[in-house]
Amino acid sequence: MSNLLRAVRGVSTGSMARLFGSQQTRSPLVNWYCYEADIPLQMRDPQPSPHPFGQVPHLSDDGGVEIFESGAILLYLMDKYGGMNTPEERAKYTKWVVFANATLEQVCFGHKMSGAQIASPGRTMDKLEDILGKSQYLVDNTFSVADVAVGSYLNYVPIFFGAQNMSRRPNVAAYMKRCASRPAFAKAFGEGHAKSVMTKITG
Ligand SMILES: N[C@@H](CCC(=O)N[C@@H](CS)C(=O)NCC(=O)O)C(=O)O
Repeated sequence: MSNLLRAVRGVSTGSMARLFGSQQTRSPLVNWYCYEADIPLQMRDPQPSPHPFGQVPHLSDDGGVEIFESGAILLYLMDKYGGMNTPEERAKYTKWVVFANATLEQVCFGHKMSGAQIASPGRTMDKLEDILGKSQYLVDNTFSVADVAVGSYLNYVPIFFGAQNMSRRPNVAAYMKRCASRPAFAKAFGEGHAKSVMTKITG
């Protein structure tokens, strides 16, 4: 589905999502997807927020939808605006969003933010390196919500843990920079965040 058609769907349903969050948190990954897919979104301060556990991000949508967990928000927006018709089609993307939240998060942040392992030897990153050696983006070689989820987590690493020598993972390094060079990424996360990926990821 074209970005234009996505925008038309958003407007024609008259729906407007409200995102509770701020730039220093996980919420910009939702903004990134919305900018890429022309999904209409209004920002709200992080607090007070309807999030049941008092965190961000949280999304409230017309029609009474209240949704928390960044991955769940991405999948909701994909369902609403992404033009997917079948479970088989959705599965190509949902697996990557869940992977980012359930598996990659640990590799990027470690136990209790103890440190990133994206440059260290390890099965998950070795496989990602392999996959990204064959394809510029994760699904059908086309930028999608899968890259928003995976690229966001990877690109938090230089912000939280500083420079990373990715010489054993050149394909992942190139992917991180490819994601950070998208105008919608810098718009969502900030120019400084995008620049950090460009300068602190080497190899
Ligand atoms: N798994 C959750 C994590 C949410 C989370 O940890 N949010 C942080 C900001 S990135 C937060 O709200 N921290 C403040 C707090 O826990 O009170 C998600 O992906 O949405």
